[in-house]
Amino acid sequence: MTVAYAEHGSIATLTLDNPPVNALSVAVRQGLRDGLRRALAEPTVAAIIVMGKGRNFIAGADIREFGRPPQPPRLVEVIAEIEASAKPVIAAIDGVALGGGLEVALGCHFRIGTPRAQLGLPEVKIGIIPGAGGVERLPRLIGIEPALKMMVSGDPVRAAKAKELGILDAIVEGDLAAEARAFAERVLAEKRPIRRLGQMPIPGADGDWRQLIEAQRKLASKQNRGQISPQKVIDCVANAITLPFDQAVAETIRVINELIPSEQAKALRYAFFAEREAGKVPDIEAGTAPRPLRGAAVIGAGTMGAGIAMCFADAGIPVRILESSAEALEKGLARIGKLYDEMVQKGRIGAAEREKRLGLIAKAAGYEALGEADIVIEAAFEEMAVKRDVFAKLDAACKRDAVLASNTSYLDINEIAAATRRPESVIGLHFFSPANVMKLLEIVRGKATGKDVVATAQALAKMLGKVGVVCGVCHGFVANRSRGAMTREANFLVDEGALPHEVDRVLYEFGMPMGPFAVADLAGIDVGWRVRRSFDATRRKDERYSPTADRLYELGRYGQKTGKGWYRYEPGSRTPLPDPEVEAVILKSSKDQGITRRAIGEDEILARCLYAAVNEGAKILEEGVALRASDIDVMWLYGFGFPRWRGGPMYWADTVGLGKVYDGVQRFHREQGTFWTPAPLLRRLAESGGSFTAG
Ligand code: 3H9
Repeated sequence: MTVAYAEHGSIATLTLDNPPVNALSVAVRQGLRDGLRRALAEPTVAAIIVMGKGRNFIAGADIREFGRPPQPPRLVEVIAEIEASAKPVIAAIDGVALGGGLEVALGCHFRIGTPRAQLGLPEVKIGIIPGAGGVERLPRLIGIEPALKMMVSGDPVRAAKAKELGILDAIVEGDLAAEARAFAERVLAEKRPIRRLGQMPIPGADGDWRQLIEAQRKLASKQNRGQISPQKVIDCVANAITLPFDQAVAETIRVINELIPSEQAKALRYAFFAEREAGKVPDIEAGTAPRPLRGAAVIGAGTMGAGIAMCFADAGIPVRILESSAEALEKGLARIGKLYDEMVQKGRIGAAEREKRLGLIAKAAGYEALGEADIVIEAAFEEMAVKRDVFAKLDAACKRDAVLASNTSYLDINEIAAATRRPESVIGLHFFSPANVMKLLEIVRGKATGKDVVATAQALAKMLGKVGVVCGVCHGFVANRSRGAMTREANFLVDEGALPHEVDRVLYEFGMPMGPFAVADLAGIDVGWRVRRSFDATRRKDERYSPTADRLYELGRYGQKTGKGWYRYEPGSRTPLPDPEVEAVILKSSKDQGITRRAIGEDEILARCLYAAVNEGAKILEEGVALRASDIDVMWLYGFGFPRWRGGPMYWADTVGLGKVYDGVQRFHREQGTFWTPAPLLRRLAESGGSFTAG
């Protein structure tokens, strides 16, 4: 029974029961309609409550049904029947009412929610638009501007905000079913008029709403560059304002039917499920108990250490920072203070919240002060000897069940773990810069890492609001190793004839937030230089190496922080400007390498950069370092801002066609040599007509 029917006196309650999140599958739609009809036909029933079993009202349409032929009854029709009901219908919301879930609630005549209710129309995030009357009803209920904002951003609002906006009529505490019945009794006793949103005018429809529409269009084209659905929802809101309700709904349905099978919506649905899949590690059972996470410590107060400490403070977890010198520690704390000040200035947090968060960050006087930490994250200098020294000290100082983590971006976790007598407690937790902003947490599992420690890392990711993806050990792990292939090619392209801004533009237009050279300037050319030096001893003598970035380093061009890197920057500006000085360095470098520069087309730039990442991704996959191709994609989405509407590099390669990608890789292999050795997995899939991500 997906929708249970019960009567208490004159009140019927329809309880949706479709675990895990009460998605509106065909059976639920049928059950809802049947329950409604039964309640309407029952003479003793005077009011009807719709609610969800478990911790959620309804998470929306069943996304898994989108690829299949639609089955009746359509949601829009069920909602029309609810709205038309002569008996008052009350939505009683706990947990989420998202997408079709909120649309059901908007079809009801009254809405109440618990304090933990969250309401939203997130359809744009999966490449579609609300298709069951939400586009038309929400502006009628709360006005054009807030409705537009909710639909264009797709972000849900919490109960208090929903009440303030007028989406919820009341917030109730205690037993929701009982509260809903009491609310229904009041509606009946007070003979409150039934409010059918579909029949109401839109407030402000005769005003100057076109400006609002244009402002949202601009914002969406900036925030979701290249993505179609936010623009489509804006079109449909404009229709909702100018057309009669039924006509506007029909037009919205036409648009959603076009969007559902679109490439972007497919990629966004893929990304949604890929993210959920990433949380599952085959040999770690769902019930594996994580270790406690009440207090943390961070070693190192540099950019990463400070950012990681902020992650804990932001999540309400007390954290201590240990640095080798008092000066470095003060510098780190000053950086944190400045970042919180900026957040206050931008209105992201209030002054009291800043104080609270700063209050959670404390100095640690020495390793002895870390004895009580449940988790320690080392973000010290990227050198094995330094790491091993830190871990040996942590081993001596920390309590027995503490998790000892390293934020290393490429060093061997097994070797680090071997510096302790408890390798089972050691794990890699690789944050991405800026650590308090980027959502990826690459969880690197060493060969001895305990299952409970992996589970703890996954729990930590959730607590910090990050997306945790588990992988194995290899140089650079999954994210940086696959991205490293892209930056390698970007550098070679510049040596061969392209200019940094040309390469960056191609990747920016593809949808990346920044090209690799702008990123290098942000991260610091000196940082890249140090990483390259760490490879010097192991780099093969016959391996092609681009020395151009080293030349910039020698000139003191460290990137944004010195106002000069691959680009130049006006004082106080972060806008990269092409610099003739850099061009001269590049031309000389090409000459010194004996390369005759040539014109390089956009197609080659894109293929060289992305096929390189895909080929490396295939190798990583085959080595078992990544569990699945979709994990690599999730890492690129959350670590590097790969355009979500393209799914991720591995999914994107599937859409290009692996035959074509493999041909390209073979061609580059012939032209460029060993770096392009085709991944055997790529070859096999290309030859068998397979794909990385299907199935
Ligand atoms: C829509 O409504 C269109 C309408 O306008 C009507 C058009 C006609 N469908 O995220 P979790 C699964 S579009 C199918 O891990 P959480 C999910 O895959 C829809 N499955 O839990 C996972 O499965 P598994 C608009 C869904 O507590 C499990 O539920 N709505 C759906 O962290 C648990 O999910 C949305 O876009 C679904 N709609 O977060 C909401 N939702 O265990 C999408 C979840 O096998 N959903 N599943 O891996 C969410 O945002 C989050 O899942 C939610 C729960 C906040 C609900």
